[in-house]
Amino acid sequence: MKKEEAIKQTFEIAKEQYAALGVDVEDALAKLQKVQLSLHCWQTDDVAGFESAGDLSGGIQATGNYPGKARNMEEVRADLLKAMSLIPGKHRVNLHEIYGDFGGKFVDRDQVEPKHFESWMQWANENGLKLDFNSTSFSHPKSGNLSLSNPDKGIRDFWIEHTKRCRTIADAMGKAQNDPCIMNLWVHDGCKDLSVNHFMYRELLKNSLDEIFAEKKANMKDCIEGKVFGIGLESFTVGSHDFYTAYAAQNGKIPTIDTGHYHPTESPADKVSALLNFVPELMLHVSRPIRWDSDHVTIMDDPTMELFSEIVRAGALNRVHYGLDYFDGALNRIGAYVIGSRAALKCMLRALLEPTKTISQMELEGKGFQTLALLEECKALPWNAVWDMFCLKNNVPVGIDFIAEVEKYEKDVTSKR
Ligand code: RNT
Ligand code: ZN
Repeated sequence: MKKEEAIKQTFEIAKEQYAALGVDVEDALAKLQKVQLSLHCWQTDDVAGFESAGDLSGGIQATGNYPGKARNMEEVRADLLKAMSLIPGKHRVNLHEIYGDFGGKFVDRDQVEPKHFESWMQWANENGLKLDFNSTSFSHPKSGNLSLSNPDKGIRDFWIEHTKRCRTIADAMGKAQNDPCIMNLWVHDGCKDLSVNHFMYRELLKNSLDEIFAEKKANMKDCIEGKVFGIGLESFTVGSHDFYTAYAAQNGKIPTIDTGHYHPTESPADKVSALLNFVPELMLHVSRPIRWDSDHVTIMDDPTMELFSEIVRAGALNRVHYGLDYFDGALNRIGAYVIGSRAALKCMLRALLEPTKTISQMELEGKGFQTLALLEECKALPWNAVWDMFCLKNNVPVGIDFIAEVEKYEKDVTSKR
């Protein structure tokens, strides 16, 4: 039997099995088709960007030195397109400010303009892609430990200006693509050791945000991302989860849930239904923290499954932006890109294939045993047959076939860098 035939047959059997549980597989596939991941360009080069040869700062770290990372814009774009050719569906590209087209000149962060992203917009348009954006407060001589919350007005104003300009760029992108550009704001601000000025730093950050967001923009949306700590800033983070949650709720902004930004036993998934009662939308940074915010490649693990299940169960598919945020320099970067993206989509598919209505009814009727039993059985339902069909329909490699494709690209392209 031809491989394609086998995939179709297995799919039909799976479809029947799901139908018996009241799950409409075609409906799940149609919903999955609409899910757009926002692919983080920084996976191609370990968050280096095109601005300077300086080290990554701001309490984040990419470890590993696997050969072949993208060294310039052409390579970042080529790698992105290669990765996307192995990921089913139509996805977005998420840029950081340091990936601007600066034409070989140094353009400081408070000087950046939409023109530095013209070629990206053109490239996106040519490839039918939408762009998202991020301000970049790290890896700069003025980054220090404090940016938007720095008591030094000069430094604070520099970063306020940078972030305002980034909103202008995001707005230009949104306008050009006729679809809002989702702009994330994360600053590393914090203290390495004991500090008695917590309130002051947070007040400064709040005031900086108020200034940054003062101007309404029609073609972009603002997201704000908190975290627990960064390397070298272990004692205190100005932009904590509570800080941004309160700010987002009060100002109608979008909190970003980075799955690596919570205490190890805290559940990022549990934030979905809590936050969505108070904020309009959510942004995700799907990652995989190992003992800390290590940004390992996303896989189909329990926390990621729970996150996507919570979104589907809350009926919030259209209220979430699906960003990824991991960067592992220890293995083939295109391969890592594809593994993580496919894993996120697989989690989404499994969540969409859950017989939620049936289980919900059981739960409401107090049938504890039945609820647990069905949830447990769901894990082994033939979702992979549906996944294979999704890949087939989207003309991307099915199952393990993408491994050979990544190997070929490595042999022909990245190993020669
Ligand atoms: C850092 C944040 C932030 C960055 C990217 C590069 O802890 O997660 O989102 O990873 O902006
Ligand atoms: Zn993040």
